[in-house]
Amino acid sequence: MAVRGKARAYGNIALIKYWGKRDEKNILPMNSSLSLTIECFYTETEVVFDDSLNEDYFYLNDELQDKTTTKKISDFIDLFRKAARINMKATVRSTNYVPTAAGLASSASGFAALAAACNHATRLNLSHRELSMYARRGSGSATRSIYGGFVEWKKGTNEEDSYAVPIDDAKWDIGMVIVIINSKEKKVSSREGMKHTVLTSPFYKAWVETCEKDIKEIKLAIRDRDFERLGLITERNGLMMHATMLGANPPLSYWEPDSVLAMNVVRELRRKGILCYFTMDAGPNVKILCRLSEANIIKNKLKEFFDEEQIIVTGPGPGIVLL
Ligand code: FM0
Repeated sequence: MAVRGKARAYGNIALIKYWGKRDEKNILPMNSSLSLTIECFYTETEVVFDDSLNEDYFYLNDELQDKTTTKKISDFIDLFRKAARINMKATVRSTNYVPTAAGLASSASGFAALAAACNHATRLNLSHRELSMYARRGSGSATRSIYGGFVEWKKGTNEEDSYAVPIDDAKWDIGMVIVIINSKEKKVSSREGMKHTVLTSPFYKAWVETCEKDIKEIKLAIRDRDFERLGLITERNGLMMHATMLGANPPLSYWEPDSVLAMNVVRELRRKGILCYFTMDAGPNVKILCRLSEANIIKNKLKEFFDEEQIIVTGPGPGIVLL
């Protein structure tokens, strides 16, 4: 016998960042975070539990993955096998839909889609809240990809109350322009980078304290639809995360010269009255929060410095979709 489930989940970009765990195993964060789900990037995942299989198989973009990668997926599916009391092995087929070939892969949409597909297949009927806690066990940022629009991941007090909540659908002229900057250097994963920062950066305590304030303030800005305040908090919080990494020992930086160029373009646009604000994650790409109605003005300015294929415009994305 076999049971099947399939789901789609969208990527998200944190405006208040998650950068550090207080519990590595259960993926409990040091601070609450807040993101915008984006529609330009999503993952579709199908899972088929089949009692004729002797092991799990994981295909990513039609390619069968090696043992190490498949083990991570197997460990994650085990959470569902345990809850649903089944021991069938599974075939997982996952496809990332990205606007350009250059990067932007995401564990957030990946584990959110896998969690939703497993829930569907096992008929566990988990609520979105429970689903976000399952997704969290795959990757912290995946917690937030269960919902659309602005989403908060509450740090919680234990593994049962650290989940995501939807804050606002962001359908009030909110958009993002993403500048894809290719890096030749081998990158440090978020998982390793944040661990290293927690362990060695003397700025870490100040970072966590600032995030507590920023989360409160950004939620007020969203409530009041105060875009300028929303943007200023976003830009400052992102820079502070990177400052915390620069304080690590040895220091950690994901910036490239072109990242700084893109940031300066944003500052220049702001001087000309276009409200736009940048943020960066564990890589050189620059994400610009803007009015969706002004995204093309920003894109045109960026085209003076970057190739058109490097610039992606997106609106807010929805929550998980069953397929
Ligand atoms: O998304 O170790 O979720 O809040 O993207 O798998 O839990 O890949 F800027 C970095 C995401 C980190 C900020 O880390 O780590 C954010 C970041 P995991 P993730």
